Amino acid sequence: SVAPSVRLFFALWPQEAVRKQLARLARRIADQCAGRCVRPENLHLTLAFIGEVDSSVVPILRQAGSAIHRTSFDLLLDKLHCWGKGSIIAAGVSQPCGELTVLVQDLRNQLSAAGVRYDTVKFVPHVTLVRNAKREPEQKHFPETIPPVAWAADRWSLVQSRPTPYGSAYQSFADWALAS
Ligand code: 2AM
Repeated sequence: SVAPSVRLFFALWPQEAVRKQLARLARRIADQCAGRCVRPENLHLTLAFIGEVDSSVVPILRQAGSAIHRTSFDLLLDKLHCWGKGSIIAAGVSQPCGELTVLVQDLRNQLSAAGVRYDTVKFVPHVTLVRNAKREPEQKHFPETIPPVAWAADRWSLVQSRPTPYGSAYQSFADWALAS
């Protein structure tokens, strides 16, 4: 028999008001760029991508997450990234966020110490909004009619990604609060 494997990542999960703003922006950009919007319930900011692992790794990941103690912080999503010849459009930050960088570094350190592999690509904070865009957005900053998204980040999660006929479905395995 084959050991059950799971596809996992750590992410900041937006609260409802932020999710609504991001969903509205995704819809706007998808219309403008003839792309496919990420479903509102799937909008998130990846902190570390683990990928496919044996389910026996899950407790190790929970432990790594629980060892991190950081406080909440404000994130301002105020720019757009266009990747892959414009086919992926993501919301990003024009100003580096020190607290977010430190959270990601803590997480990477914990994962390394636990012997867990993760994607070591340079961390570029982003929320993917649209895939398969046929053209780039008119502006690289947010459309003037939509204000930057102010996200008071107060929790993060270990998330499982499962393929469905309608695209990926995400389910949280563990959640951690960022202390206020
Ligand atoms: P993306 O939004 O830029 O595609 C689940 O796949 C999440 O993990 C997505 O947010 C995805 O980022 C992110 N991710 C980071 N590195 C990844 C990788 N190497 N392969 C797939 N997803 C990755």
